[in-house]
Amino acid sequence: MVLASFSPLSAVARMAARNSAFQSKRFLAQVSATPKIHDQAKPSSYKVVVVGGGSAGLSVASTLAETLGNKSVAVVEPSDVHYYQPLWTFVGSGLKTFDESKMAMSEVMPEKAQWIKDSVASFNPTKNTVVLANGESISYDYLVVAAGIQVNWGKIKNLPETLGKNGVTSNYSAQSVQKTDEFIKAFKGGNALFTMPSTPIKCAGAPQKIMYLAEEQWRKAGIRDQTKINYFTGLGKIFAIDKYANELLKICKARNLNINYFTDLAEIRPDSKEAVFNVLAGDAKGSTLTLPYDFLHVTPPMGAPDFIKASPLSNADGWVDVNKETLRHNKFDNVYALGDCSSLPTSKTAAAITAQSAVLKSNLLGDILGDNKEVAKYDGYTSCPLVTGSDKLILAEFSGYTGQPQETFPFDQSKERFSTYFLTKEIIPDIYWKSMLKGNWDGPAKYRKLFGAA
Ligand code: FAD
Ligand code: UQ1
Repeated sequence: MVLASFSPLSAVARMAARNSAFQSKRFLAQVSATPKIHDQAKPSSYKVVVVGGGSAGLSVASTLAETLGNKSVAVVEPSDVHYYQPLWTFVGSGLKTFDESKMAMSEVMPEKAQWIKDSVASFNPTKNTVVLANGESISYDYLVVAAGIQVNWGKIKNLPETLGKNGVTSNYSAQSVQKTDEFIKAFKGGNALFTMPSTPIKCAGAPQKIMYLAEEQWRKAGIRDQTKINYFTGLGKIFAIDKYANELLKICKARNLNINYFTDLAEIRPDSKEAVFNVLAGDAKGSTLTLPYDFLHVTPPMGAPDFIKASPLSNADGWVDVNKETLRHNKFDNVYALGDCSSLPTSKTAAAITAQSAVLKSNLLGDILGDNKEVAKYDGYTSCPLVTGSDKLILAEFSGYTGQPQETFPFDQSKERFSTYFLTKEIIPDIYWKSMLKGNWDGPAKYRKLFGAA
């Protein structure tokens, strides 16, 4: 009823629902018309091999398998479970259950794709092959790399052994996210610390979203007066885009959340319950800062996956080296990449993948089918729904290439709103499962145009 009173949002909801209903009918028709081939004997050569069955891999593989037909597309993916990680902010604050964030990989794997349940160990792009962890070699005409970002838990001293115990948690793993809400609710006041590393990470807003949600819970529990909240970021800004950073700083001030810049978590001392930070800038640069904690939410450093870093596909920083507009590899013409493992210089989110996947599919299918009228170009679109409470959100949408906002709706999205909170919590997950993973959601660009934005 809230949506009905707000037409731009309800337009998105209605169109997405129609799309989902249409797609699920189409999907059911396909299921009955075509046999499941996931478990059949595997060929060792494919038209397209997709590495990774996460948000990026599946949104591309669905369309490719549908267009190219049975046995043309293989997805190499070791995990039994697919996670909708954007829900983990809500899971960590008790607003959604963990089970709502997961689905069996067999359920989301495209019907006509061959699932190779293993990891890629190495790439041989001059021979058009990938080698699996089991030693098998798979050959391809085209390769799509979508293996995500690597979370480097071990780079924080004592983090692996302290995570999930005594108030130390993180929304960045499937295991520890299930501890966050328990620790928030068990907290009785004292020092609460939230960290953000200086490395690139997935969803750069997530480290602070959980702080807003925890602070709200502690306020409602009547323990806010006995609680000091500190946010430590390895960067020099709270958010990359000023329009949203300015609003976030106002919220932090009003809610007495202390922001500390250029401080990177280096070590946890579980016995004394202390966190040690490296100071990266200013007069104290090179020194360390040690603080006691009663609650500690860690966002660990992240980086390119090691097996990509060690391959001929990587750039100097280890990411798959692709053209930022076409998503085609800069050296190997039959290789593409998208999502968190790619070199695309924008903020790493599932929302960004909605726009990237449309571009990649258009260009790759143009190569394969030879019918490319025009090269599709990615403009750096990304989005970060910055949840600031259990009923409000700032919906940051921008291009990482221009640094300019690219908002979908005809209102100022930098203001906290219930409508965008509802969209993010209740509608976008449905769009993800029912449309994006089936290759049918290219992001909100067309709605942006519909609502009159440039
Ligand atoms: P992933 O979805 O991580 O998938 C990578 C896949 O590759 C995995 O299935 C993995 O098993 C597989 N893989 C890894 N290594 C290999 C290998 N060697 N061989 C084969 N397969 C391999 N995004 C948003 O848009 N909005 C949000 O609000 C948001 N909030 C977030 C909050 C949190 C707490 C987290 C953790 C993430 C959030 N994100 C959000 C980010 C979003 O989840 C990621 O950007 C997105 O999932 C990236 O998709 P991907 O396919 O590149 O990587
Ligand atoms: C989006 O399309 C998307 O992918 C399904 C997300 O991933 C979780 C998002 O967070 C956002 C914000 C979008 C953008 C969608 C709209 C309707 C603005």
